[in-house]
Amino acid sequence: MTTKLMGTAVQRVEDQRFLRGEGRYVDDIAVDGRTLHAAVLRSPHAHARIIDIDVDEVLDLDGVHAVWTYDDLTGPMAEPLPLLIPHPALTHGRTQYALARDEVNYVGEAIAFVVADDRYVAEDAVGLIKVSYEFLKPVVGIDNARAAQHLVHEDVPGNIGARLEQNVGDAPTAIAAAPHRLELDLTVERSACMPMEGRGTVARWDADINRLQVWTSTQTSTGVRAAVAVKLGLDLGQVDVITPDVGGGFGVKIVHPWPEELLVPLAARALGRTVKFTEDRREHFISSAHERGQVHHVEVGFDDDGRLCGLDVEFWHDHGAYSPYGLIVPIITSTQLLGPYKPNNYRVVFESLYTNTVMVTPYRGAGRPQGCYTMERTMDAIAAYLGKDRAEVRAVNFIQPDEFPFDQGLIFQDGRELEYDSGDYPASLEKIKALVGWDEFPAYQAEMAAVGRKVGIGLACYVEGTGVGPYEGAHVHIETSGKVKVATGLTTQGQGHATVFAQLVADELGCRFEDIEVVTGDTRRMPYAVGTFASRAAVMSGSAIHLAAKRAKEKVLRIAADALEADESDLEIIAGVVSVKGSPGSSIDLGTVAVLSNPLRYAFDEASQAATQFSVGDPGKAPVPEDEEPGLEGKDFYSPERATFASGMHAVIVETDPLTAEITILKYAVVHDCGHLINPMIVEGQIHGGVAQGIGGALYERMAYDESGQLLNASFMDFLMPYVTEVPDGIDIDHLETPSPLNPLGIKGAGEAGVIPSAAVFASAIEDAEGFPITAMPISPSELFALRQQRAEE
Ligand code: MCN
Repeated sequence: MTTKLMGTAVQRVEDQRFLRGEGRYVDDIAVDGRTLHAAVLRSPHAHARIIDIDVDEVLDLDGVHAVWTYDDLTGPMAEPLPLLIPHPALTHGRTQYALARDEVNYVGEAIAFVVADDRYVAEDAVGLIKVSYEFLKPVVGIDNARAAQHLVHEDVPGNIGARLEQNVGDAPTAIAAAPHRLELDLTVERSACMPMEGRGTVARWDADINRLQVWTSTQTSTGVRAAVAVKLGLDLGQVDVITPDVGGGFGVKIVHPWPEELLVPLAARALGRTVKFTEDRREHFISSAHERGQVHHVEVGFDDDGRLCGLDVEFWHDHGAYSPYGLIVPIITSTQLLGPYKPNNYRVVFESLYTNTVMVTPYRGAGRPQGCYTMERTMDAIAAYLGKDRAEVRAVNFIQPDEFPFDQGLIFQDGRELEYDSGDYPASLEKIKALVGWDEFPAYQAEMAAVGRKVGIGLACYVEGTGVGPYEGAHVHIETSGKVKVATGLTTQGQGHATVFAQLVADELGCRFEDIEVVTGDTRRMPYAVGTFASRAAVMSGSAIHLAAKRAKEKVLRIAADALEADESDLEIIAGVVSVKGSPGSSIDLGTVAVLSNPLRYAFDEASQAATQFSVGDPGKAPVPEDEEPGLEGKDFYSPERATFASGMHAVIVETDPLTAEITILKYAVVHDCGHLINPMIVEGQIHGGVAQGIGGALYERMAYDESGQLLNASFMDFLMPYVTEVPDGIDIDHLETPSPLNPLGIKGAGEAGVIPSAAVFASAIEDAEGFPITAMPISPSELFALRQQRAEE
């Protein structure tokens, strides 16, 4: 009897190492004692033309080895960085150069790259570079971008990078004919991922074998590898990218390549020395990436029950200065905004606008938090208008369990129709209502009001397309020691992949969990991979690992059947031992099977059934069984038809202080459906982390740009993140498991779920406590206080 590990809360194998401080991050990499250090000169201006750069004094400084500006770049390095996700609607896509050519478009844009003996000298050298600028008017914020009095890029009229419209049915006509109509204006401000570890890269050029090794803190090691190879004119086979431990990514490290990820290898090759760059926190604020900033206008028509007749959403997306990720964020907003509801008629149109601020790339949730906020605010507005229960209004609009697969009629980034694969939204609603005490809340609210306390309850529902393709692969290799080495090419930033992937291999192969070692993000071990984003690791690498383990198992059984002179179908593998069912004496361990599969092998002693002494195999005898390749391994790839749709509902009870407007969380509840769970403890950890991040986005975090494009809160002194004191002690979580029919394990993704409905659910609860509409997030106590005063004056 074996116990399946899938669905079990196995303790994370990686945590001992992290808790003991034995994590190994890029900045810990010391390839040799002669490492050089890099620093970057960044633009202090949001918008300016570069007239001249004078680096003369830099080269005189003791300890400086080299300095690069745009004029020193040649070949592909002198071309703009790649536009990673093009889209036909992105008529004016723009990406930056590794080093600014003749114009800077945001504070923080890289202008010069200095390499010196240590970071102190490199920073001093940066301070000696003299740049003369001609100042241009900066465009900051969506309103200014739309007004287009000034342009970010001279050749982009109206600052509009793209305009995209989609129609399902005829929303304007349906809204005009609907019994009731409402309009809403809804804003979400900019925020950012803020991983504990910033960006960092180390590179070493090995002249003896013409090979480059790059260690980088990324979510996409194969993407960095391809970019480095192309930009430096190398073959892919000459570049290894190794991703050691990563201290969080949350989207910002999907970008490949960052300028520094190219400049460090360039310098390493040019100088023949190991070169390292580790950004500091201010650099992370002003030169990595942000997200969220969007303004939405909604028109909705509905019937007496609150059923949607038509929904018309127009929104403006602040893209920052460049668009390397194309339209992926606004496309996700526009296509997944509908969540679990049938809109019947839907029109959505967005404009993606350039501003002189840090560029936007996907941040955990990637456009969905804004979409969910827009849809859920609309649901609450309908309920308030009709005087109906907010949960009831949602329920009448749900896609029903027997309607899957459900096609919303929308086209996604890849040009294909977006189809929800499975779900049970009515069941989720019942669960969340029970978990948060929805039906009992009005009595509690009245009780509190009687003693002068304001409490409110909020609800928000969402779906998330997870596990997107195109593919992911895995390699499972059984060593002659019996240990099992598993490699998959996507990277890990803290999601517990070493644990969950080992669970899947142990289940499929029948080996011991403790004997499995998982490697991620190392192109030497798995050169073909896409990356970790879009909550795809469980679905994509999980499925590939399951398939690869299956292949390895098939080979184990073939070789073991030969050795044991038994039929494959009579064999079973338990705890790393293959035996004939019902005859445990007739068995062979996995290590010995590996020996048998290795032409350069240990001699196999038939009597003791053990590997004894090393030999090169018997002369005249085939080294491995006929029709078998040497080695005991399985490799496979998984490529899904389309994304699988996870879903969930969050509810929160808040109290707002009648005097100070301080917002306190009294209860937070989550119902989540990510199909079959591999490890419920890890999924709940992901939800806890996501909720904490969502609380930040809803109540604290924003990017405070002034009108000249300076980010005023570019430090943790000024940028508010929730601490443990702001996150509720307990988050009540309940799961629903509607399996996905799209992959062999019935899994859906879970990594972003916690963050998606946060702004929506807090707006809903604060509105319920206060009794007036909340239309801009995040909301601080001072803003809530101001809103109260405004209402009192009206
Ligand atoms: N899981 C599971 N059962 C399921 C689904 C998932 O046990 N049915 C487990 C997975 O095996 C994995 C974890 O839950 O260990 C998250 O799985 P998945 O949804 O596949 O997400 P990814 O592993 O692809 O991680 C990416 C996702 C995203 S998009 C962001 S952003 C994010 C996130 O995960 N960034 C993170 N969680 C993060 N967690 C940490 N600590 N750091 C980040 O940077």
